[in-house]
Amino acid sequence: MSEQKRAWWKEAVVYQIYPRSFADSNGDGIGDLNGITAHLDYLKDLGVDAIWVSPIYASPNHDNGYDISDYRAIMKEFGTMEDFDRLLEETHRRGMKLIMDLVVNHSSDEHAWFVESRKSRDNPYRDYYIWKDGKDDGPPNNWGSCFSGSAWEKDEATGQYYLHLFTKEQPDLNWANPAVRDGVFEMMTWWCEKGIDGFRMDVIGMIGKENYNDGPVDPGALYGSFAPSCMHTEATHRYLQEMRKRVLDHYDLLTVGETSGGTENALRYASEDGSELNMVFGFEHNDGINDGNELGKWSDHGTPLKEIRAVLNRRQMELQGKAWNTVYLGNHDQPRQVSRYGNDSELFRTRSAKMLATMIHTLRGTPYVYQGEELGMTNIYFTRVEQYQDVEVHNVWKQWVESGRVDAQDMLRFFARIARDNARTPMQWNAEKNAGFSTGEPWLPVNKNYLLINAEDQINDPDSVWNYYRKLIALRHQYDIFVYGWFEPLLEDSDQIYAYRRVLDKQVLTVALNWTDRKVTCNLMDDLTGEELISNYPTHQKGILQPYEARVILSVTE
Ligand code: TEU
Ligand code: CA
Repeated sequence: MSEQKRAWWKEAVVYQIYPRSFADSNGDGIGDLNGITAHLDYLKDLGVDAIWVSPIYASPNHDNGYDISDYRAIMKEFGTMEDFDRLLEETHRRGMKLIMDLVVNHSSDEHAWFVESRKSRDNPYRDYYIWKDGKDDGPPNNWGSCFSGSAWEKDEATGQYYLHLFTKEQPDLNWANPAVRDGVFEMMTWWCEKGIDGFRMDVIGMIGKENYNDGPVDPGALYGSFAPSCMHTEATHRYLQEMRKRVLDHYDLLTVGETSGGTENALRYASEDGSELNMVFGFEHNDGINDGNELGKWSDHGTPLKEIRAVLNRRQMELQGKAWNTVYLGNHDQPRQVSRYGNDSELFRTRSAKMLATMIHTLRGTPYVYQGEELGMTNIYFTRVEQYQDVEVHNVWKQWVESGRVDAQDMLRFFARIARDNARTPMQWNAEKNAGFSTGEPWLPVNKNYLLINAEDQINDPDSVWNYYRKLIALRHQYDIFVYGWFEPLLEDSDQIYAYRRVLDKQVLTVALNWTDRKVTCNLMDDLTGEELISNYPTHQKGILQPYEARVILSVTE
């Protein structure tokens, strides 16, 4: 223990709020800041230490706030700056921290910088964005955007193209321009001076563009990849080191980068030497090792435990002692974790949700809980494309289905399994109208299962998923070993069980998780002496793990 540096952001459990879907205080069907403030006691009771709010800045909402038109103003649907100040104050008053989303790879095309930039080639803000001449009557290179189509948009005013790695309403900022860095760093400092406690940095691994060469084209793909030129470049590391010195080092912040990439990238971004960020989110376990097809993530394939575990274990082993880690399964970009990795049938939903929760709180790294996950909320399983609001879905539909390349029913099946709106349906607070989310018409329908799955019932039920999360979070606060224990993999050949050990001084924490809906032979836990800290079954069977059984035993060695 002595050689490990303690930090509040290592010990914290972070709860992610997607404000649009959390709680609506004024009946317009859209969640808002006052809705969050009204539910802070709920979060305090759950025990979380920090709240990360997805973007709440002024935005035309082409990508639900990930397209920001003013970094120092609050989205009008969400409230006012006074509402924000109160949210911050009330969060702090309860001893919790507030983490802001920082979206600075791109802005909205309605941001004042871009409005100026597109006016003329010699506008003082021209170089705030990335403008290039076309090539052979087409875009400057073959890059595709993350949200379908070319990553370049021709702007009639000047005849040049601008780069947008996401939608065309999200032009990429030009970080090579020192004025852009000054502007972003000043804005960050302004929020830090207000007293916020950290930043979750959106696609921060893409800010440094190394060159503008054509990218490799995967078989069947329509566009080339920008990754070799834009992902994890040396320039990005330089910009982050500069950000660290000019802004982050002046405050006691939690900084988490959304970087994707493998362990080699995480080791640099989140190195314990403190030169860049505290920690980063990896994508590999969620991206699905088997999902490699021309449609990217859109497929029928789940990833077998063996492959998810291999990815998670490699990250655990390679990062410990060198870079701090994050642990999560769900967020606003992923489907509901219980539907994806557990089992959302009535028989197994609660057990499997608890099993996954056990994993998230016992691996080494800061756990991130996405709103509703603590209730075992499930996918909504829309059946028609019109039911979706997400720009990603509609762009994919245009590119692959309307063009006749992919069958509509197939794509709808992929959407139901993996689309982002599955996790964006309103929070299920109680059994009243609209699950207590809003008195008006919710912007996205409430999942019909809210009578069965809602916070009010679960708070009152000692066996609920909610109370299980509460207990796990309390255990993390009580025992250092959950935070600082060394990780050792166990049973690495099993197709059904995820097991590992955490070790700290004389303590050993052994964790066994059955990832299947069947009984599985396993004697790992049988002969352990020690205290069972938590399990999702009241009784155990010798030599067996029951369906989705999770067990955590703390032993002391002499
Ligand atoms: O996401 C970045 C990202 O690359 C993915 O999570 C992406 O949304 C997903 O793979 C789509 O299939 C971040 C935000 O979390 C996301 O909500 C935004 O849409 C995106 O950046 C653009 O800001
Ligand atoms: Ca509202």
